[in-house]
Amino acid sequence: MKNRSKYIAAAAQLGPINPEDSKESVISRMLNLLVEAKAHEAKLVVFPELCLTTFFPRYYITDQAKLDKFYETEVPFSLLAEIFELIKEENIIISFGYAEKDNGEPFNTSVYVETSKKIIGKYRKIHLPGHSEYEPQRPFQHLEKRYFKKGNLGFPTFDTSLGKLGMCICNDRRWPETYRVLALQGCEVVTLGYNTPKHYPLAPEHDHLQEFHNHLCMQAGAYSNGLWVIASAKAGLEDNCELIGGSCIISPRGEIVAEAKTAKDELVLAEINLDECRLIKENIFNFDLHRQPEDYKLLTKTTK
Ligand code: ING
Repeated sequence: MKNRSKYIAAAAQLGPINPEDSKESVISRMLNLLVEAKAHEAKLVVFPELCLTTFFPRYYITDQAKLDKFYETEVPFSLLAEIFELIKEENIIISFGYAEKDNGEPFNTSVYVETSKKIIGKYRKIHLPGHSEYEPQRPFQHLEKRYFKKGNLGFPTFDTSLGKLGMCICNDRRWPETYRVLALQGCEVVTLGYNTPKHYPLAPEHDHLQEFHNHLCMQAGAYSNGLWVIASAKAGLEDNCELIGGSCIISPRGEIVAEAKTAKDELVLAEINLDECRLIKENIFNFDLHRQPEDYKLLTKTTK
C-alpha cells in the first residue's frame, strides 16, 4: 500500500472501566469507537494504556489467581475478533495497551496491529511509576513496580504505511528522553495511552496541575523533536478514583490540534501531515546541525 504523509488519526479515549466490567464489555465500547473512526476514514487509531480492564495497579492484590486474570499471555485476537472483522480490508493500524505475561514475565505492553491481525510493533513500558510494596497511607495504590517488569524492548520505531511510528506508555511521556530516543531513530509519530489519577498522594499540591502537566510534557516532547503525538486516556471516575482525560493530538509545532471534551468514551480526530515534522527537524531542532551530544554525557552516565 502506498505510503501516506497525510491521513486522519484518532485518539480513542475510553471512559472508566470498573472492576466488574468484563473485557468483552470493553471490547464492544472499543468497537463503537472504531465504527466511528472508520466512518471518519481514520487510518491510525490509538487506544489507552491497559485498556481491557480497570487500572488494577490501584489495588494491592495478594491472590495470584485474581491478579493473573488481568494479564494476557498473547495478543487477545479472539477477544478482538469483532474488531478485526470490522476493519479487515481497511488499511487501519490500531494501537492498544494491555497487561502482558511473556513466559510468566509481566509487562505493561502496547502493540500496533494492522487489519490482517499482524502485530507490526510491540513496546513494553520502561518508566514504571509508583511503588512495589503496599502503602497503607495511600487512598489508592500505584503498584506498577510490583505488577510489571521494566520493559526489555527499548524504544523501538516501526516503518509503516503511516510513517515511522513509535510507542510509549503513560509515565514514559513525562520523560524528555523518551521522545528524543525515538526522534533520533527518525520517528515521526509517537502514540501513547495513559491512566493518570487526578490525585497524586505524595504531592497533592500538584493535583490541580495534572491536566496542565499532562499536555505540557507531550507538547514539549512533540515540539523539541518534530513529532506528532497521539495520546489516548482512560478517563473518568474508575472505582472511585478520578482519572484525567485530555486525550489529544499534538503537532510537531507543539500545538494541540484536537482534544477530548469529556471524560468518557470519545473519539478525538485530526488530519495529520507528516511533512510538518520536517519543518522542525530541518530547522530549529536540526539534530545534525545543532545537537552537541559530547556535552550531554551525564544524561546516560547517572540516574540523578
Ligand atoms: N500513571 C501516572 C502517569 O505518569 C502519575 C502516574 C500520576 C505520575 C500523576 C505523576 C502524576 O501519568 C501511569 N500509569 O504511569
